[in-house]
Amino acid sequence: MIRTVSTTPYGDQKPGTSGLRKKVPVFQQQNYAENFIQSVFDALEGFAGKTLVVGGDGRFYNREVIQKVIAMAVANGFGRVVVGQGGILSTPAASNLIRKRKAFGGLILSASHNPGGPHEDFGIKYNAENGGPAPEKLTDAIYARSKVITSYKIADVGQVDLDHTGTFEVGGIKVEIVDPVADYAALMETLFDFDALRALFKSGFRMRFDAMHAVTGPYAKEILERRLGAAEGTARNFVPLEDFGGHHPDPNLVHAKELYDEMMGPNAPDFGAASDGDGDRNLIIGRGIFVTPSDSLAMLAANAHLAPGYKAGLKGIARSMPTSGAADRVAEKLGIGMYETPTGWKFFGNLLDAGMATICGEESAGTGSDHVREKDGLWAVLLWLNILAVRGESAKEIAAKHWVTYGRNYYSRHDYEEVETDRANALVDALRAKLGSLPGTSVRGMKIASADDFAYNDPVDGSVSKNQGIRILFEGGSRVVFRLSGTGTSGATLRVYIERYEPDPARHGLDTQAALADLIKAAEDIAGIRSHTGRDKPSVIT
Ligand code: G16
Repeated sequence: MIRTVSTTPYGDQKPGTSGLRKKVPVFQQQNYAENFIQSVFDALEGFAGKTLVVGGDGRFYNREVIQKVIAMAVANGFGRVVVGQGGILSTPAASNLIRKRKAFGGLILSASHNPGGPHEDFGIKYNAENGGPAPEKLTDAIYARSKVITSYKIADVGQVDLDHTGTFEVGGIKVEIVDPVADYAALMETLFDFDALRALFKSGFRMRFDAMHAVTGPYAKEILERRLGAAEGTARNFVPLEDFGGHHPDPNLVHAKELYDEMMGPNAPDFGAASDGDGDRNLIIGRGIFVTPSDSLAMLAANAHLAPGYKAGLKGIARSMPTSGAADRVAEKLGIGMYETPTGWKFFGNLLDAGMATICGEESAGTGSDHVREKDGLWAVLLWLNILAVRGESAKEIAAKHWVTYGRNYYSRHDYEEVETDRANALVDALRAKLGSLPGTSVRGMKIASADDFAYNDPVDGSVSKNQGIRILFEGGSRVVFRLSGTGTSGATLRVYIERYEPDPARHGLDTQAALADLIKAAEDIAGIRSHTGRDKPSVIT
């Protein structure tokens, strides 16, 4: 039986950088999830009889919302729902499934790297038929709808068994429960030289992969250990838990510190990596070297042709604006296009669909290619492994040679988390107000060449996205960027991105924070971070 249930709108369902993210108790309010799901369906057209893919990162509340999505998909007229077994699908695996099944779209339940549990974070995002995050036009329409919604449709179908694979009749449509790993692993086999990787592990190559008790555990076990023969125990924390074992499943130097310490210690494995809550981010640490996400993008792009899936070369590279310019130098050398987009994977979709870019990446630990339309943590790890296998060198050697060829972009991000929203906005407003007066002035002996609020003109659809981050560019190529995060769930997070280009190989071995010290002070001088936020140091430095 299909019911139409009356509801009242919530005013706070505006999707952020990647879908709607809120605390679990917010999602548990009456009709909160239903309102948002219905608003998504109402903003779409033409899905009658078509397929919807559903899955999530296994965090607390995942199963409950999957049941709601199935019941509402039945009531709203979808013809088939494809669900990851146990409600599990990594974000890149969901993207792949949408594309492979020619689905109308998919709902991915995740708050990514944010912590999980009854009082932590939850999220819902919609991905379109290309497998990529809903573009801004659609997220705006979803938000507009959520503000005026008066009812939603739901079918009384009872609890669907999510734990057994197979196709079942539910409320007159087909619900198919699929192995979350199989199609994704098959895709990886088409891109990388699995024989070479098996030989690498057979030769004694040791690796550590930290799944952080999040969604990539089953994927890493299957691909690294079962298919590639890496030693048992290569994947650590591989059982997805509803609260990620009480940790932030955020693969950075703070939250993956255990891995970092192991990789820097004596007897370190040859290669270390980690992924996040929903499997789209990656952390790369070679023995004795952390590779920044910006550098990783550049190094992967420079060597991608060594993997079978990319042997024809790259069409172009894209990076988000705050990501360092390291990849730009690779694009220049390869003679291919380089695109600078706002933060948010959704901005890469058009470039990938149009065949203008093959590899994309962001400073926020995301790298991916045109094989799906999301960033992909394990993909980045496998591409690194393929490159290591072919070159027969360590990550540290590859990085050092890369910097000799292209120069080194010293890079760091300083985050000030859970700042009062008004104070964070005041900082940004004050910065905006003085942008016009900054060029030509000097701070700490460094001359400001230009200053602006980044705006993006999409070369494919002509859309314009304004106010995407404040850039202060110094003569010589150094820069400081200020931006407020769009993924937090309490207060505001101020991100300060700091970058300095160093062409001289004799100066490539400096400590990153020391190499950036002047710029860090200049950022404080320009923005008054301490007085605005009341903080005397960042909460996280990556
Ligand atoms: C999301 C987006 C990324 C973005 C990141 C950080 O990642 O998909 O494109 O770079 O957020 O965004 P912000 O700086 O606004 O917090 P994820 O892994 O959280 O889905």
